[in-house]
Amino acid sequence: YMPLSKHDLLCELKNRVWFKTLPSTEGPFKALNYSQLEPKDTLYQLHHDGFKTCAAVMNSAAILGSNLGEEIDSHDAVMRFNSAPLSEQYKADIGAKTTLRLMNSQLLANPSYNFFTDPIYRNITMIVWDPAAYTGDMQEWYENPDANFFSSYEKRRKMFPQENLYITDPRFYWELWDVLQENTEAMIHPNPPSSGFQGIAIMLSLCNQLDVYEFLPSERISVKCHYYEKWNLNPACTLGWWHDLRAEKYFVLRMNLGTKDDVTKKGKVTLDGYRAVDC
Ligand code: NCC
Repeated sequence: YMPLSKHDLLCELKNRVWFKTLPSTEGPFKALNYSQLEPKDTLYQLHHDGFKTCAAVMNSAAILGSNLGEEIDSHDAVMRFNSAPLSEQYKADIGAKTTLRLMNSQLLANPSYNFFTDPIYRNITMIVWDPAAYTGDMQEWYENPDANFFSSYEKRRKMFPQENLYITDPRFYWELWDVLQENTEAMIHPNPPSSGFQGIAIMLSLCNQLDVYEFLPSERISVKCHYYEKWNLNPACTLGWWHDLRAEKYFVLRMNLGTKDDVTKKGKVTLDGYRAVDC
């Protein structure tokens, strides 16, 4: 086992891991005429010029008290995750800008997230993913997704046909998982990577440079799970359980171009995007 250099790790990702939306010409999606339903531009057509500077902001409670809001908003594009709220009370720490939001399928399947009414889910690019089997049969997945989100997706697409809402092709995150496993000495859980790690890979493919906030925990590390939930205390949120967050975080740290001080003080890691490297 020979660990790859920063450049070679990034090139592994660049050569193998690109976001893919649902294959509308395959399996059930063909029969259901998803090519009519899906946004007319792919993610890469929509953002064809890419972004110079990007930020990905994790949902970690450790971001509270960081005062990073302005720094985060100064990036050309900002990615946020799941139900991460943007109220005035958090603005100083997390900022207010959102360009893309990556969500797991629970956000669409479970009405308690108010996907259809909450303004945090409007006027941005959105991507939703659902855990599918590694050896994925699309028909089987459509009939039996981890969370029942396909009907919400179909409803939403008909309500807002101009909106850019994509479903991830499971092959995207399994390709990412393969690269993570091949570059981790131990065996990792055979579960899809976390939303955070998937989002980092998507932003690397769109941006020249990516700053990731509170994925690598700062000195504000806490047993509190999310910055927006007081009583959710669970160290697994930061260290991982179902998702192998420790493997993901160590992988990202190995690509860090920023300083140690940025990690401890800001929980910040700086990565070159695919556009910045020749492989
Ligand atoms: O918690 P979650 O993740 O929404 O967080 C988004 C990403 O931020 C990183 N994170 C979060 C908290 C923390 N203390 N440290 C972190 O590093 C992780 O990279 C994480 O991916 C998910 O990945 O989709 C997840 O979603 C939640 C939950 O479904 C959503 O928040 C919606 O409520 C999952 N929790 C449960 O299912 C109970 C979580 O396991 C993974």
